[in-house]
Amino acid sequence: MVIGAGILTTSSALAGVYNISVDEVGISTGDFEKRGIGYNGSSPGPVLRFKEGEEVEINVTNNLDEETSIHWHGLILPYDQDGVPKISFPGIKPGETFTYRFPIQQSGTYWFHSHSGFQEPDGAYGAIVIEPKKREPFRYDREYVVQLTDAHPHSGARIMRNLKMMPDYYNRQQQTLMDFFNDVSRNGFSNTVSDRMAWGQMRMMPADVEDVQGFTGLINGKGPEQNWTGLFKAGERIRLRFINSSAMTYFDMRIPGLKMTVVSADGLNVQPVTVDEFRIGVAETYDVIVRPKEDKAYTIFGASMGRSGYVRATLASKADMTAEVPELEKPPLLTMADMGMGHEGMEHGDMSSDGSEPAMAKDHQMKGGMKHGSMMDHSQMGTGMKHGEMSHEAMMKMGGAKPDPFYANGSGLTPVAANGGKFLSYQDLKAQKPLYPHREATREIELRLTGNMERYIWSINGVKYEDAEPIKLQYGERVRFKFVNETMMTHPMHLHGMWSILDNGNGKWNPIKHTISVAPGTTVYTETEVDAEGQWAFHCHLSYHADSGMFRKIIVEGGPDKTAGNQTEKGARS
Ligand SMILES: [Cu+2]
Repeated sequence: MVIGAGILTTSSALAGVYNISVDEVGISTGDFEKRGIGYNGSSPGPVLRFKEGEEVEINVTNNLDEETSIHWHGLILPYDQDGVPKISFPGIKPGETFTYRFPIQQSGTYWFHSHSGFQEPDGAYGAIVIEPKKREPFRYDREYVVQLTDAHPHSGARIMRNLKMMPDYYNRQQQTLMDFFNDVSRNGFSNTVSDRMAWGQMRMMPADVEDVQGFTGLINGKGPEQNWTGLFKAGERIRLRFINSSAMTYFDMRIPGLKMTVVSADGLNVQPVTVDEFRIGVAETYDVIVRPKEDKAYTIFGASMGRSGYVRATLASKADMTAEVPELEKPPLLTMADMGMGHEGMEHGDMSSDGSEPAMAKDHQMKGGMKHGSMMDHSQMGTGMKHGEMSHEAMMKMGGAKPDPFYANGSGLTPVAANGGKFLSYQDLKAQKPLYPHREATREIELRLTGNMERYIWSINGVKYEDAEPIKLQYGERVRFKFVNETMMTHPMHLHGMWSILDNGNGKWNPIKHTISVAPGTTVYTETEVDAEGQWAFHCHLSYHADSGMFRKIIVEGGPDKTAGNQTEKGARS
């Protein structure tokens, strides 16, 4: 039975009851058809529209023959409503209905998805739009949700089995023997061999930008050929709520012919910044405002970060109008800098002000006769690109931009706008309004993002989830997390239940997010006001990384009702 989501009854003006069924559904991308999992009979599920201040009651009925769950991504709520089996609640058994109840304490763009098995990559996701109590600090005439996904012909479980058997199973961009001979003729035999040996020792390949290729990019459930279209009238301001619900894929989003003004990130308003292109990590959301002045069509285009696929949709003043779809650019190749081998990369990637050397430089153990010194030799750096021919600095000067500290200096992944214009950086994000008083962190917790590509194990501090102790936080403290990415992949780290304040050098205006993307060879700091009691999940949001171990349980000890010490400090409650 399928019941549409919506307010069925209201016990007071501020209580909404919503019904969601979890169903097996058909998914058609234009490239292939498959069975998947959806909500209320479709994937994506409904757009849930809440109001800030509302008390919601959401009845979730499991029509599958396996357990399910819904996690409300980015929502601040009591931990037993967060929807992570074995951490927050027992899960929802087949045939069972579970009722979530929580107050809506925020506004903006969020999403929801299953936290059970591979149901989310199989289609179990939907969007959440929360209307604010007060007026927005920006104006718009019309809005659309733009939900991105990477639909794959294989089921999530099958993809995981294949990756475990052969980690490069879905990597079609691996370098071939022909590339080797091309590199030999360009860079000489010994340089090429030592470069290849370095990559081999690291158990990585220079084209490992994307673990899982061969997907079809969807926007609001429609493939590039199916072309989801949003209509507008010339001169209108359109708010586009971008949500990346992909299992594994980052997208570089642009709308050729239109500037985009970014007004919010991960649901929270930011000081507006106008860009030509932005990268959206897995699980992130960005709201942008565009203002097409002409009656015509514009393509919403997002090339995957590894350029193995794309999403495409259209904004048009009339139905069936289309605009040119850009070609995919050449896939980027990782450089030694993305493995933390470029010394500039280490300095720039480390945002710390204490001048200490980032952990990666200290911890990195070189094996097999590879000397650190030879790895730092620029003549041997890079894959096919000689340092002298086009340095990173020179490229940046050409683009008129400064190096981005959120990428290792010389990184093959540093994004550049297709039209040569402005590409959004994490540095540009400034909170519209600080949520917390700016204060010193009480302590720092180092989290090294680690992995073994050969066995497809992803971990934190070298330990995978099943072998790891939970991270314990104290209610009322402010914790500084230090993420050191020792892998060659970008990891979108997602903390449930509490905000992550990204230290991007903007002090009290540092932006507040729920998902923080950490690029290879970089160190990124976030701070969290520990203001939510209970047990929470903390993990990489790439589905197959989370499942293979890049995941932690966080236990917040104490709380406003429990700890006498906190009560005296924060004022006793009666
Ligand atoms: Cu990851």
